[in-house]
Amino acid sequence: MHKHWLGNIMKTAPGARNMEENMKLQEIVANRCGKEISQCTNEELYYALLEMTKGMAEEKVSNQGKRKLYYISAEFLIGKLLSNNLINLGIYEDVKKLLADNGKSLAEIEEVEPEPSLGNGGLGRLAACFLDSIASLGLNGDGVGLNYHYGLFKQVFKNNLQNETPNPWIEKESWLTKTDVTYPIQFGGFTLQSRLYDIDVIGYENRTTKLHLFDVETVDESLVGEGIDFDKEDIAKNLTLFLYPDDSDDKGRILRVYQQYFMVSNAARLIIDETLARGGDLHKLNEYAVIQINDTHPSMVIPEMIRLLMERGILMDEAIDIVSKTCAYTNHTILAEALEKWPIHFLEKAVPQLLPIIYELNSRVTKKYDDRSVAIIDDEKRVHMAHMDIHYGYSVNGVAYLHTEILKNTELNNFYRIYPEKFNNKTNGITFRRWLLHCDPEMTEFITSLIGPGFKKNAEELEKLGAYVNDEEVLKKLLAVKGTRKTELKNYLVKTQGIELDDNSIYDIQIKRLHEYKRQQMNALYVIHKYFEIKAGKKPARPITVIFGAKAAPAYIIAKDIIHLILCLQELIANDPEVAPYLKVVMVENYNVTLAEKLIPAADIHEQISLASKEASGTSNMKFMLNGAVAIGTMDGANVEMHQFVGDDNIYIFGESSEEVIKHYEKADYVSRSYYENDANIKRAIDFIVSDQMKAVGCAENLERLYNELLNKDWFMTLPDFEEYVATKERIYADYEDRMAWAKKMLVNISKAGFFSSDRTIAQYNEDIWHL
Ligand code: 6GP
Repeated sequence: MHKHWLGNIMKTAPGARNMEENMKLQEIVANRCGKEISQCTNEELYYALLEMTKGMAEEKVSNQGKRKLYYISAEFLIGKLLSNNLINLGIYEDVKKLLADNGKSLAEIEEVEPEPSLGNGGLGRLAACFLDSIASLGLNGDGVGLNYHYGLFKQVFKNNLQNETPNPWIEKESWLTKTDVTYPIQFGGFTLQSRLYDIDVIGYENRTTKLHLFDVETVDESLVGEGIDFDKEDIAKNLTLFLYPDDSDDKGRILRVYQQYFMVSNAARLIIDETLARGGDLHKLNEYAVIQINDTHPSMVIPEMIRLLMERGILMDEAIDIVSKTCAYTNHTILAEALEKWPIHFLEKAVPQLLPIIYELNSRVTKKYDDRSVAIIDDEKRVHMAHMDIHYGYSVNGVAYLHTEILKNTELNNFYRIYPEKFNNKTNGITFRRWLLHCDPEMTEFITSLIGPGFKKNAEELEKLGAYVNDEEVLKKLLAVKGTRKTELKNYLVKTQGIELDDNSIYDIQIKRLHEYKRQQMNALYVIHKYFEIKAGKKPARPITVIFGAKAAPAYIIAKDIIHLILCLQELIANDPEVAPYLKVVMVENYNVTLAEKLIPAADIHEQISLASKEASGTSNMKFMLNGAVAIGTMDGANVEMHQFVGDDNIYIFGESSEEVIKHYEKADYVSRSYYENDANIKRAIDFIVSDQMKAVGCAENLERLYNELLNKDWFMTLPDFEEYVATKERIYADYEDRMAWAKKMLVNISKAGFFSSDRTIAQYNEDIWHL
């Protein structure tokens, strides 16, 4: 039996070197469990596979080259690794079959794996897709971040409210490999010893790269008490407990500074050590290293690297020059609250050694430019991290065409006028390995049967599917595969969350961080609208299931109120026999990568309804598109490019343009109350939030707060787009009923998704910025 496993893998593993020596699976299973595969538990098999896969990854050659990329990011939302690693090693099918032959299911074994909770949303998932593509393209680059023990947080619903608990994911045996790399990291008044843990990132039929996660040896998980509360001042014990600790008070905000400095000081030391170990010359650091600063969390790498170079005898002028040629910055948002500005006194307390450098960087800028808006330190003594990145980095990029245009022409226009040559666009992408090959093997096989396997390495080949746009057999099969995924989702949700779906209904899905600009509240208002329509006898042709998945930042009150609204609607509608057969609302608990992998292939319709100009790119839109779901969306972020590829017939666009929205902000002319007063549908929906029926299932305080927010503020302009949103929803649901025409839309979406492969994005980063 054991021989069989080994033999099978050896036969098909591409580029198989000395597999016998590498995998030793016979011994692994025998040593660990002392029995046959068929006798092992799923847990035993998971750890055996983990050991085998880790061993195979370690045996692979790392990408190499003179110049190396360091992608520094506060988040790496990598998701479960087992299946993806098996796919990228080229042994997925064989392992799956062997397990099946022994009465075991790889899918069930996968359930044993905890999902690493190292990210929050798009920015972190993008970083994970990028590592996959860097490894797969054979580029010399690693990721650098932090090893948060409790991750973001685990979302638990209670009384229709979001509660937060720790999300532990590190087990005795895991994908982490402890290294002997450690650095003394100095803070104001004390020093902490760091420790590096690595995760191997396996490229698709290629070499590997590494995700370097720094940790601190003194971290103490027992510090966490009720929920996710902990002593925010005990830095030695709390530094790597949570990603994005609550920043609603100064203690939490300073803790973020400690975390960020810890991340970049470790990164900078690693970069210097690796450069020297390769025989590099620190005077020419930019020939050996490029640092991609993923949004502003790693921005302190600039003054820290300057400081470390000076410690090694390089003069200030030269150190600044070297670092400026080494660092490049990616902007992921134009939301003011995310463009970090740290009060000087935070930095004085946490990292006093950086201040002389930051003052110097600022004074060089203010000497050169009169415009106060481009200063690094503003009149309120706050350090603008993005400003430092732009002045002292050589590249600034946005993450979708429209986003970059808005950066250049509006948000960062003052900088664009100084440094037009630094600005460039890199439209985001996703790895097709995880978001098609892994999450829908059946669809992958079907596509392969039509156009061959080439698209797995060259995503643009999906275009070839266009030839089948009028092939009824193909279209029928497409619908059948989607139907199977819908049933699988139904089975999964009933098993894991006790949620019952009707797989003959339309699955209309919105999954993303909870934020007012993403306008989950507009979707919820539509649900209320539909509820009234059904009550009035206007029944939909087919039942509709509106599915949400979202975590709200623990201190973001209105976002949590929106979750409350959705959960209350879920309960209220489920208990209304007049409406329940036609309309269902579902909010999945603790939305994460694992759930996304089940939800996306099962989606008929996906919601990309952010207020135009606010969503930098969006990446779930790309994943849905690749999985044959049709978007309803605004002209925002990457939707604009998706629309260009698929045309008006295959995406449902509505809402005000980004230009119109930007004008509203400039003129401050938006008054939500006037929409409420002049539109009976809007009034009816908003009033329902504070109705007795809602208060019977929810908390009056939360519902009233949200009602008042929508009526008196509505900063992200839900109401102006509402009527057009409703009309567009009706149109998309009606069009769904022409099944063949719908299948065509699905096919066109899949065939045009090739551009959105992160392999393309990374190739562009390399060509324009990294030059590896
Ligand atoms: C997100 C953007 O909101 C999203 O539109 C984009 O697709 C994603 O980044 C990847 O570029 N931004 C964040 O998650 C974030 O935290 C500071 O920005």
